[in-house]
Amino acid sequence: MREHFLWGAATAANQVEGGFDVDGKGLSCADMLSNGTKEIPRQITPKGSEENLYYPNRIASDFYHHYEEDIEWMAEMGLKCYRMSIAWTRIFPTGVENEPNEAGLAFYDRIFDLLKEKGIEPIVTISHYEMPIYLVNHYQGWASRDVIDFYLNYCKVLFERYHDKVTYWMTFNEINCGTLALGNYMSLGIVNEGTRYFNKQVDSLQLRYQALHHQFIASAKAVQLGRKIDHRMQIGCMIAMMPTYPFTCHPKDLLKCQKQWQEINYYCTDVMVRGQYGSYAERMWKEMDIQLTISPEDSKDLSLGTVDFIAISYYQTNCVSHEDDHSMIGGNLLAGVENPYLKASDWGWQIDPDGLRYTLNELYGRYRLPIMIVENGLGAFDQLEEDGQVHDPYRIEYLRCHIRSMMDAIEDGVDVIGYTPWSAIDIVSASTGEMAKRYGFIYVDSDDHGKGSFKRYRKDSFYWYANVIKSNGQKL
Ligand code: BGP
Repeated sequence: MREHFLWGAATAANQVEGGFDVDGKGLSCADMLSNGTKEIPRQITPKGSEENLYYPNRIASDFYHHYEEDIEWMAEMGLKCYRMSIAWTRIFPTGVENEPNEAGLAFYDRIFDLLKEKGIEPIVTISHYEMPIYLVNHYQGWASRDVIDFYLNYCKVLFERYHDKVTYWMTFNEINCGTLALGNYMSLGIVNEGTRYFNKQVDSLQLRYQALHHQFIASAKAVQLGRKIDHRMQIGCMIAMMPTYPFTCHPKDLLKCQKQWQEINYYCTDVMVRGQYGSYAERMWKEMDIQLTISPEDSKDLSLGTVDFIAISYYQTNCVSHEDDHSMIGGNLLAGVENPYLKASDWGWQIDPDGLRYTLNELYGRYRLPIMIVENGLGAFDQLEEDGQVHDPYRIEYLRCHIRSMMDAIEDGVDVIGYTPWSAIDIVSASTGEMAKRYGFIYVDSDDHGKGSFKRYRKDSFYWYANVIKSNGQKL
């Protein structure tokens, strides 16, 4: 392992901060999502709150009021870096203001300064599954080209203010979520007619892929802008790696599998790393019967705004088959054919440490850019014991196997520069809105309805991970 390997942990503003209406913050699309469960999907009420619904992201883990203590504990764990995101609505409450909200900027100054004091490098996602709800309601989110300029204005403010404090940036979280119907609201800010359940929206491929194109332009322009403001900044893309295996060695399974890699895993990275759409994109658009508006200016921007590194989330793998009669299993974004060789989490995510080594080799072989694993972890039910302990051997086992696999990939020659497991502390689940689906090293005493003391407790995994970092991965 390299000496300065970035061992860390991750969160996202909308899932951890709470404080949804303080210091001038505006409402974001995440603030308008009700809670749910694995079985009952979250509801979207973009036009306003409803009394009978609970909106968990508004309170989340109340990091907004606990950040000093939380960062203190992160330092105690020995984190070298902390992957976090900035809430767009703290800086631009509706997204269309000309001037930023100073109180929001000051909050992140306090965070960055404290991190620096503790020797923790911030790694910042500019937009992590949230945007001002105003832009959703008045512009159809990223479906509108106008949103590119609003986003760039936001980026400009961030880069100018924090370029001395933040080196690593990511333009969008899991941008390839936009290649899936689920991405409509969460990732692209599009609300279509249909049910109000966020995973059952009527899907317009035309709108969705055009919106994703707008995000590519926004990201490419942000990269160019960032370089102009401070060439030391490293700006990356971030995708949800959803590796797929062919269910059998039937050639048709293999072809289907390759198609899925192209359409879900590589569609975005090809554009953001290579500066142009992949060779298969025209075929995809034809099959979907969509026509994208891509100007010559757009193509130029894409080629000028390629990223410095690739960040991924990695939780699970699935299989594909050309036959339909298989039992399906899935995570928050994508379902696939069940792999008989893998076990799944309580939420049905198939656990596959070897798949990480495979994936890292694939990705690095294709692009030859440094890779950061900015999410990896196990969502599980944890039990807070009466003596304040939380025993989570299942999480330790999950992380241990994945770290081993990452280290094998590094031995294989892959340039992995950082690892920030999901999540530093317990936070609200993105897909279900549950608090009971816990990922953190630090337990937060709050339930699915925001009831609890919000007191923090160190889990067993906290002490274990501290040792991993201290030994630079030697003590697993
Ligand atoms: C990723 C998201 C995160 C996160 C994680 C776990 O897709 O980037 O925001 O929450 O998955 O997913 P969930 O919270 O749905 O269990």
